[in-house]
Amino acid sequence: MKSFYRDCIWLIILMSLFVNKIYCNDLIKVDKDIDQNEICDSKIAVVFGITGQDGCYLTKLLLNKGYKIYGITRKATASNTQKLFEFIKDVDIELKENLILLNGDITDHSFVSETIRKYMPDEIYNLAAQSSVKTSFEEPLHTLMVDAVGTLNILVSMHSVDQEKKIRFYQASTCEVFGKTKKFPQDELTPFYPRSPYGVAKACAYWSTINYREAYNMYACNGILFNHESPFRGEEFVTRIITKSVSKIKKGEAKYLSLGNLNAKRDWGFAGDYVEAMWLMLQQDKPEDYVIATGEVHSVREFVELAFNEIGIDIIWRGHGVNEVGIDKKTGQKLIYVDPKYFRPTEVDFLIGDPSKAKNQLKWKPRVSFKELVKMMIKNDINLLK
Ligand code: NAP
Ligand code: F7E
Repeated sequence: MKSFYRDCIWLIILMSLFVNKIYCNDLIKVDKDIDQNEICDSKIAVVFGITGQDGCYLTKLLLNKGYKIYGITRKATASNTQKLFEFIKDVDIELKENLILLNGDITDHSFVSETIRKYMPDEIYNLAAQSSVKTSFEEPLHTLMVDAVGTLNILVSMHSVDQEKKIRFYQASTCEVFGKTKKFPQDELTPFYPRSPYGVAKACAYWSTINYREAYNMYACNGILFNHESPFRGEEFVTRIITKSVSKIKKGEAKYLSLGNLNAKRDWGFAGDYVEAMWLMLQQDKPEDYVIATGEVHSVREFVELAFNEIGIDIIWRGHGVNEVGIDKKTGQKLIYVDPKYFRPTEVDFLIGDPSKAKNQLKWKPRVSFKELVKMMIKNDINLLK
């Protein structure tokens, strides 16, 4: 009887050792996988605003560099993420597995700090924003909450979670902070004169980023980006409004296009070029702020003319102010009207950037010309109508 009990005890010990071995092996395997993937092979990035235009281009760039990405969107639904997944479809399947989407809002402090604490990224890119200047006049409080307080949420969280100050932070600042400045072209030292709730909120986020860098020695940078466009540009912005409408006119699905201020001038570049500058800013020895621009300026009117040229139409202009119309030189058909409902309470008339610092220090330069950009956007919008 005694030996029976002894055998049972031995059996239990052996069984528990066996189970423990399997369990431990599993754990070791998982741990090892995590080590290999996350620590040895790749850097980790958290990208707020991953479903937007810049989010798409930055995601592709980082995946191809082997990053593991935690991308934040308020709505990880098929309709909202379709653009992103379509864009990265040619990325190597193994690299694509490094993309994980999380549902969250940048104004939710506990979500932001928990995300940073949990994933401890090497880099954070804050692209999330209510980014329409026009909408910011209609929703100033919401714009301030998302664009300014949202940014502060990240900075406060980084400060409390990352004691060793390892995380590098990119803030999507904008030329809209220059607004009505009298200095041309604008560089990193140009004083701010924002002209919209959007510009004011982004100026707050810009200074918060610098304040946290100086107060707590954090690696935090502002990219002061001038307008950049692409086939993924939101449909509320003037370039996309033009390329979509011109494509519809070409296909016989629209007869004319209505716009606001035709004389506004912008320094328009290509989004694919600009996300490279974002990444470069976080690879430097020390954190600094950079203007990213082409150094070339064009009016809304010129954009319209080039877009119509792409479908073989020459535009001539007749009349003034709200009565001005754009006419097909050959047929006399009226194709462009001015509608004052698109005017802004305070307008930014002219912006042109000086990207010398980025060229010298980051060795960055824009590759796509204005003409190529218009062509690329028209081609895409025509294809979407097929
Ligand atoms: P975008 O297409 O409007 O994308 C911004 C993204 O932010 C949206 O897709 C949205 O994604 C997300 N977002 C909005 N509210 C949010 C919230 N409360 N919490 C979390 N996410 C939120 O903008 P973009 O053109 O890619 O520009 C990227 C950034 O650069 C923005 O901060 C913009 O202000 C700035 N910027 C843009 C330009 C330009 O010319 N494009 C120039 C200078 C600076 P979900 O709907 O999926 O949440
Ligand atoms: O306007 C004029 C309008 O809305 C450009 C955002 O990405 O870039 C963007 O802001 C200009 C303005 O861009 C229409 O009055 C004429 O002068 O395309 P937009 P934006 O306001 O420059 C900056 C850098 C950002 O940071 C912003 O996030 O075009 N314009 N007619 C029109 N604009 C619109 N939207 N619609 C029109 O019908």
